[in-house]
Amino acid sequence: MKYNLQLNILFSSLFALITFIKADEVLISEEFKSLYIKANEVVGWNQKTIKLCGDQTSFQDYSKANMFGIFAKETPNLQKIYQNLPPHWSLTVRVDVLLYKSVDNEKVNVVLDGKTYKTYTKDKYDGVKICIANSKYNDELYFFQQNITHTDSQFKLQFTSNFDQDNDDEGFGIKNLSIRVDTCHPSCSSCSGPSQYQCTSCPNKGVLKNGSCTCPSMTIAHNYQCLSACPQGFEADSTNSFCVETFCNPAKCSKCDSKGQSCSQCQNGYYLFRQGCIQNCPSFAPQQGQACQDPSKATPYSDYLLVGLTSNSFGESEIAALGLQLSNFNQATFTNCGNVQLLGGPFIGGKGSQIIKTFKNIQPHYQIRFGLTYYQIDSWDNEGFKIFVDSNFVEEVKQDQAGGKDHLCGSNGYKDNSYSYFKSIQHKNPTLEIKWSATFDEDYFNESIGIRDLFVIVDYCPPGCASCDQNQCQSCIDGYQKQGTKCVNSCADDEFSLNKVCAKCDSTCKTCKDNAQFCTSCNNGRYFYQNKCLEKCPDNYFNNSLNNMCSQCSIGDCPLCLPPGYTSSCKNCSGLKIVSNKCPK
Ligand SMILES: *[C@@H]1O[C@H](CO)[C@@H](O)[C@H](O)[C@H]1NC(C)=O
Ligand SMILES: *[C@@H]1O[C@H](CO)[C@@H](O)[C@H](O)[C@H]1NC(C)=O
Ligand SMILES: *[C@@H]1O[C@H](CO)[C@@H](O)[C@H](O)[C@H]1NC(C)=O
Ligand SMILES: *[C@@H]1O[C@H](CO)[C@@H](O)[C@H](O)[C@H]1NC(C)=O
Ligand SMILES: *[C@@H]1O[C@H](CO)[C@@H](O)[C@H](O)[C@H]1NC(C)=O
Ligand SMILES: *[C@@H]1O[C@H](CO)[C@@H](O)[C@H](O)[C@H]1NC(C)=O
Ligand SMILES: [Ca+2]
Ligand SMILES: [Ca+2]
Repeated sequence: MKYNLQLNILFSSLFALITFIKADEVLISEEFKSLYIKANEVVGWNQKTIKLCGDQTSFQDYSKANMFGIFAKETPNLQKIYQNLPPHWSLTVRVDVLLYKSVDNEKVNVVLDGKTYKTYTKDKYDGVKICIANSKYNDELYFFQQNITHTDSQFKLQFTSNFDQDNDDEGFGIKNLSIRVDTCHPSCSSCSGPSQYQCTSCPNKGVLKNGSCTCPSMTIAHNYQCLSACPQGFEADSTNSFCVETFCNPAKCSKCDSKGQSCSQCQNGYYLFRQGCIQNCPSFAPQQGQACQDPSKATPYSDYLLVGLTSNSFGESEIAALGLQLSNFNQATFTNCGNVQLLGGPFIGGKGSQIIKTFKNIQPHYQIRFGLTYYQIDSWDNEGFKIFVDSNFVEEVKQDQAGGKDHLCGSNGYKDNSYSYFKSIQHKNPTLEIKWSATFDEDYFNESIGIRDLFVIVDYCPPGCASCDQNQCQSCIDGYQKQGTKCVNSCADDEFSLNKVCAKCDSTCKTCKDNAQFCTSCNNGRYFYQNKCLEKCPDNYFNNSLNNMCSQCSIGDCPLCLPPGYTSSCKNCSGLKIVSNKCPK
């Protein structure tokens, strides 16, 4: 059993930005994904049957390929117990179930921990030829997906059935089985949800109070234990109660910035993306050297509103955490295509499928850039999907069968391909709705679509702007004034602010207030007097070039004086005779 414990750096760094629950979705097990399942892949099951489905048909997974099964009369109960699950609160099972040949209303129940969640049945002529091209009977393929509330460290998966013939005639088989759990916060040892406030029990000697666990003093929670210190690469959170991974984890980062706020160079095998190091660059941020080329860096005030579906193990919880509203997907919402994980995917995303994502309260911005990778699966004939933004049609994305390159998945009859889609649009509304709507006219088994590597980037206005376009601010938020193309905290020295716009003071002023002529200080060569900047000061004042002010002559009867304005510098003693530059006493 493998725990694919991945601390998803995309999520953790986005966490502050967007208000969704962090998806700590852990892949517990993936089984029976290969075309030819080998005996040693069957581990922990009470049965070992592997059977060739049949001959050449148009179903790539089943044509001349085998499956786990066929289980019939001899196997009324197929089961496996998964053990040692990490602390979790929810569990999802996803599996493809094939009802084989002459099933005539017998039933296959999918039973999770003793409770039946789905019953599959068909009559012998129902379905299509999935296994044997020239059989009298048909097969039917179902896609089981179910999340359940689950906290136990073990989980029993069962398939019960009531066939009355043996497995040459009828029965069921399974492929593409995966099990995921949503893990508890690492400070809990059991929980009712993902946060640190939803613990229901605590690790060794920790104390539970109001849903939170506190480790004994001098210890700190990490990975469901109380440790004496955080391991290398982790540090205490702000409440000093659990360890969080830093961007400078030396297992991933080889050169860290001085404050530990971001990594500047990653270890071999890791690539710099945003502040941290990841193992695979998402397709929209292609790898170059040891970094991913981050499209959000194209402008100084850009950021991601959404990044997701970039791993090869995401499931229902990540889709839910991204807040995607899905409609018209066939039975399940995710699968894979040639070992690439997809939302939708072969036989699952297709005719009528729709994805809607809405954002609220987006700060002032002028542009949205979004994209995804989409898989053209099977017989697309000039169709694909339409994009709507805020209910307005943006464009239709089409591909044709002729564009198929390889047999990736789905039907053998048609080649498939994958493409990157990218769009940028001018956008200013604080709310945003993006809708992807499939345009196929045939059903899921004829043509289907899957997507991954989904992102939405917002190009924000510079700080202080309330609205802007690519080149300039158009209006400012409260407390800011517009200065040319920008919004500033305060206007420049030689400007005054009127209706939140900075304007130049009269050229004689050094500074002014409320209007251009109302000076508050003067340039050299001009002297401040009653909010004007004069070339020559009035009587009883002298032009003081120390502070560019008209300063009062220090004696009242001296209408003209020289700097510094003392009695000794008087030039006119109200008609009296000046004696050696002084007024007579
Ligand atoms: C219990 O925890 C919740 C958060 O989960 C908090 O809102 C509440 O104030 C806490 N109550 C007490 C008594 O600490
Ligand atoms: C499980 O699925 C239901 C809908 O079927 C959904 O409301 C719920 O949020 C899901 N739980 C998780 C953990 O994804
Ligand atoms: C089953 O898994 C294989 C291998 O990843 C993939 O190519 C195929 O599309 C999957 N089948 C379905 C129905 O999802
Ligand atoms: C789906 O494909 C099959 C085989 O190519 C074809 O016979 C059938 O008409 C198609 N279904 C639709 C709805 O076009
Ligand atoms: C300032 O005052 C002095 C003395 O009266 C005078 O010589 C000078 O020209 C004045 N300067 C200006 C710019 O008015
Ligand atoms: C001196 O002051 C008197 C009256 O205050 C004025 O009439 C006279 O013209 C002044 N003389 C000079 C040189 O400014
Ligand atoms: Ca195909
Ligand atoms: Ca079509």
